[in-house]
Amino acid sequence: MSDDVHPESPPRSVPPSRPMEPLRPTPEQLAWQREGLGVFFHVGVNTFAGLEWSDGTLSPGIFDPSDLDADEWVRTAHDLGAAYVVLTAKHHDGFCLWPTATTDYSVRASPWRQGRGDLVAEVAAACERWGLGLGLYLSPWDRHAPEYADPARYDAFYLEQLRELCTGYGPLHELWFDGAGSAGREYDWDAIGDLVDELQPGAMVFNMGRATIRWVGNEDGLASDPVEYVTSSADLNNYDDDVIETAAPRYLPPECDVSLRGGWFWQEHEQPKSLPHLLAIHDRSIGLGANLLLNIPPDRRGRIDPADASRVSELAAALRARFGSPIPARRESVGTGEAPSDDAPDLPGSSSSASAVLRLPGPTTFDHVELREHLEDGQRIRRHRVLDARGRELAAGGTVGVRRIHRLPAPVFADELVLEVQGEGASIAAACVHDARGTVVPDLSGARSAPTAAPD
Ligand code: FUL
Repeated sequence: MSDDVHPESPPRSVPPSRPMEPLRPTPEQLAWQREGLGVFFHVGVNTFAGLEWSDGTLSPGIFDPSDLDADEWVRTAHDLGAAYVVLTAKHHDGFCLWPTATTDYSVRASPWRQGRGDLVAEVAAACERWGLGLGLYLSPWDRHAPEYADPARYDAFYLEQLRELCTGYGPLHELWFDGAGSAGREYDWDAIGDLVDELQPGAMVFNMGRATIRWVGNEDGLASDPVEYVTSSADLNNYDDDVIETAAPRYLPPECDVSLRGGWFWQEHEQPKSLPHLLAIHDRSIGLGANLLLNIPPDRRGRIDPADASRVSELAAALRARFGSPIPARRESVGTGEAPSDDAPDLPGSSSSASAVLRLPGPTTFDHVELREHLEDGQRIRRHRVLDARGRELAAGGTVGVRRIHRLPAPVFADELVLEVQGEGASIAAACVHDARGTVVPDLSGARSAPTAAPD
């Protein structure tokens, strides 16, 4: 779709998908990657109609949460360990959760708080109280606005909505530009990018336009090794095959979005995913160096469904039990040399490998190894292995990135590890081990994938 130019273009002779000199993250990108976890809140007229998508004709009168408590939502995210939230300020139906001047189709026309409510403001205030970043989803596809039929008018309308969101609610952490319904449609991404650069330069921009982060390509919350931070393409949405191509490779780390439940909006008949499923999602997203954006949809009261609240507490407890007491593994010695020819990394222009002995504080039993790559100079590790002192392989994989977690097949008792990394300039910033014995085992078997057919 869009063909945006990124300021950090590599030299022309470099093949697009594998620049020899890796692109570097901005400090904001790296900080966002280190945060790892965000929580999504899908709420709007759909919540009250039992729908995933609506066509812009639902009455704003149905938006009437009886007991809305944004503080509870954000506290739930905080207690799970999230660093930011993303709220659907406007979903595809066009209904706005803030009292915008751009359309009557908003909370102002609803009975909620006698039409004087501003849900974006309430979530923003809760984020400030809990110290979380505020992200906002502003669907480019708008099924209500009459302006949508006229691209130039709609671009102006959309920019005005974005300006309201960028000026009314303090610093934004992330702007979510969802691609559903937008296959084949061009928006004024230059103007949108300029506006974000001017008003919210620190915000991460999701997937479209002058993006700084990208969609992982499915709604199951799952990344796969290798997790590439430098790419020139990203999938547009879950329902079309369209791909967003960039003119040059860009540093675009992925975000894995997934709902705690079957759908994105709260539906009476749905239940939260099982704890083993959620732990497997954690390991396949955060554990592979991607971010995870977990949707916890508020119900018709405007509260977190009790079943969801207790599953999220179980998840928080299980993550604490697995990863809450890391044991540092400190580097003892490093050797750098040419990779053996039969084991050469699959990297044009790179022939280097490095190994290090990682010393534990003493003889330790552990069943997880966690690695962090030095990313300030770009993503460089292409392959890695973790060995015991006798050279037995404990874990192996491709990329490491901001965080790579290996769950070992069996507990290991040792006081040192050997780490091998391959990739030009590859280097590990930190490592630790965890003893998660006795905790719930992640399990994806039987997990159903998110639908790829557009909702009715
Ligand atoms: C999709 C949308 O169509 C869904 O309703 C949801 O908002 C999801 C996060 O993105 O593209």
